[in-house]
Order: sequence, then C-alpha cells, then structure tokens
Amino acid sequence: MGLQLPKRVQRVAAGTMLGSSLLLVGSCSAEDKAQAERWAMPATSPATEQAVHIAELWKWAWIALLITGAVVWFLIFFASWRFRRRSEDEIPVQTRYNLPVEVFYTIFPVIMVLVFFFHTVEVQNKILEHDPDPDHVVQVVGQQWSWTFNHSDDPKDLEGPVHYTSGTASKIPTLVLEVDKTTEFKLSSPDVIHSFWIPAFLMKMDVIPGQAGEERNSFQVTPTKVGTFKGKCAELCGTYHSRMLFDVKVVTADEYAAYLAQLEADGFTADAPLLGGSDAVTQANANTNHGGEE
Ligand SMILES: [Cu+2]
Repeated sequence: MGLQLPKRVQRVAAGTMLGSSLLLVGSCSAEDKAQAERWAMPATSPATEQAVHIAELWKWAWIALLITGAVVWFLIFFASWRFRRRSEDEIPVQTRYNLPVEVFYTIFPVIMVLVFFFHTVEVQNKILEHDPDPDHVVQVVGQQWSWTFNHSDDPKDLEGPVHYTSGTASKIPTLVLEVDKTTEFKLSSPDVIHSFWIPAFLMKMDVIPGQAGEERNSFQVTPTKVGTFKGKCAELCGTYHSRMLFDVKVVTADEYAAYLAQLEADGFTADAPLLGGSDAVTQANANTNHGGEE
C-alpha cells in the first residue's frame, strides 16, 4: 500500500514547486510590494492620529498569525515526514492520548484569543476616546441617499447656527476638515441605519436613527494629512445605497476658515443643524448644491 513515486519524479516535482514559488515571489510588482508593506491597508492610510492605533493592531495581528501559521505548517510537514510509513508491512507507532500535546493545543489558542481580545479592546477604547473640548463639531446626517454635513459654529453649542453642505442624487458632497485639529462627528439618521466610512481613516461607525447627539453615536478624528480622500456608506440602506459617496478634503486652518466663510456667503447657513427627515435638504437643494470644490 502507499503511493511510492520513483525518486526521479519526486525530485522533478520538488524542483517545479520551488521554481514556481520563486517565480511567484519574483513577479511581484512594485505596487504589490508597497501593498504588502502596509499590510494591504488603503494607500492613503493611516490619515488620522486615531487610525495609527488601528494600523498597528492590524499589523501585529498579521505578524502573530503568520508566526502561528509557520509553526503549524512546520509541525504538519515535520510530522508527516518524520513519522511516515517506512515499509510495506509495518505501520508507524499510533500515538493516542498524549497529555502534554493536548494541553498545549487547548491552552495555547485560548491564550491567543485573550491576547487579541485585550489589544482589540485597548485600541477600541483609544479610538473612541472623547476629548471633552474638540476643536470642531460636525453633525453628520446619513439619509437615503446622501449626506449632509453641518459645521457647528461653536463646538459647545450643538443646537446653534451651522454652515452646511449637502449631497444630491447627482452630486456627491464634500466634507471639509481642518488638519491637525480634533473634529467630533455626531452621527444621525432620519430614516434607516447607514454607516459613515472614510477608508483612509480606518474607521467606520453605524449611523443609527434616534441617536442624534448621543455620545455613543459619535467619534473624533484628528486628521494628520492634507489631501482628498474618499468616503462612503458601508451599510446596505436601500435602492441607491451605492450612491452614498462623498469626498473628504483635509485642509489648512486658513482654507478651513475660508470654506466656512464661503458657505455662509452662499447662504448655506441655518439656525440649527439640518438633521434630515422633513428637514431633508438632499432634494431641496438639488440645483443649488454646494458640493464644494472651491
Ligand atoms: Cu446609506
């Protein structure tokens, strides 16, 4: 019994495998390599102070898993080579109930899960930390099927006057943020659950109806890179879910002030944040939208 290939065939097979895996490694493009170096995270990330913690957690999780993989692969190949069947008439020792091995493979995964859990909770607490005194507050409204961004004049007075911009069916809105300043996003939805996601920030949060103003439906970011990023809705929310895109522009302090002044000059000012629903401006401003590429 047992498939015994001639030595020559074995050698050719081993050579082919080695050759093709070297070829695979060698054929990686510069883009593949850059992607591997950032552990397949978006090229523009991490673009906030908070995202750095997530990028680190992701990286170390990969490293831990690759080490685990290497140990497991080694054990598989070592055991199947070392304890292979060596002759036609004898089968290798059939070991059962090896207590140390069983204890090892029961306890070790539990320890790994605990370590992952500990670091995940730690990072979650860091990225959900609320600075009681943020520099800016933006009330983000996700509504079927676009976004409204209300920039509060005074971060302390959330009911007060705002400058806003709103997307339409044909034009996606732009969320403008100031670099190196902490902005708090307060999420609200007048209809269904959406999810506010800026991939370069490595962070998304569901936009839950009925939670407007609640701390648990808000988070803060401190963008560290000037530039334009993409945003989208990450929760299937209806027919035109795929249209819930937006741009994010991180700008300098002067540009941010100029942007708010421009919104005001163009009449995109309200006494209170527009929270969608009957307030919904998505359709109302269909022709005069301030999509914002000034
Ligand atoms: Cu949505």
